Amino acid sequence: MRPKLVVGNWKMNGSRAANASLLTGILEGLADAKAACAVCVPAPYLYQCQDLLQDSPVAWGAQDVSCHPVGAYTGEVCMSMLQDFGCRYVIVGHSERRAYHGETNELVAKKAKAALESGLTPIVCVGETLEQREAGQTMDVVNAQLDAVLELVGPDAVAKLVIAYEPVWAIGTGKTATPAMAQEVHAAVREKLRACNAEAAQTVLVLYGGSMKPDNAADLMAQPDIDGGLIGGAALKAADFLAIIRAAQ
Ligand code: 3PY
Repeated sequence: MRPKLVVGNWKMNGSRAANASLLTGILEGLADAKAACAVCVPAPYLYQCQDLLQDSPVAWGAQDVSCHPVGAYTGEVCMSMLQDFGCRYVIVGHSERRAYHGETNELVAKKAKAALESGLTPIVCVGETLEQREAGQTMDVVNAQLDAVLELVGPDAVAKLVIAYEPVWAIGTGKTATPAMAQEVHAAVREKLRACNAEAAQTVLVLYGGSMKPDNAADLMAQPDIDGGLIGGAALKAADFLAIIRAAQ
């Protein structure tokens, strides 16, 4: 039995005041929670997470990172900076980065590898667009996204990955994959991981993302291959985020 993990992806939301109230609300309501949880916040607020969350059960991380270690890359944030602020996780390859910033499978793989080399856990996002799903290409797309990462990091690193299946058509649209649709892809993702490292595939967490909310979280996370969630909008309200964490029993 794998432990459950619920991660908030705040995207480009927050302010010092709003974050303080959200994080305090989460900490106050966590007492009876069984699932592990984390928040991935905009880079300027990592210091605030370190300040408010250290010594708490809530881990934190970033939403993106450069694959380069240091240097002339204006606007970028590198791994050692995330380490400086105590990050445990970094999301790589979110569909919004792939769509709006042209991130390729190869670049996402480099970021995942750089994260692993720095001791951070990459949360590798994969998922198909509506057009791709309707064309029957879901697993071709997801497998190509996974292949790029697995080939670069190698079988020994599989156990250190977290994968998030996020169908692009369910992100920010309010549409969610049904538990059965999500489970089908999650099982195929685990099969793919198994082909790379059979033992690690048993323990790797595969999260579902894409409009997971308090009212659908329990059904999604009851599926055998869904090990938690990567939560968008519902992670911005303490009550909703806590309800999802509680649904992950
Ligand atoms: C969403 O739920 O909208 C997400 O993109 C989570 O990463």
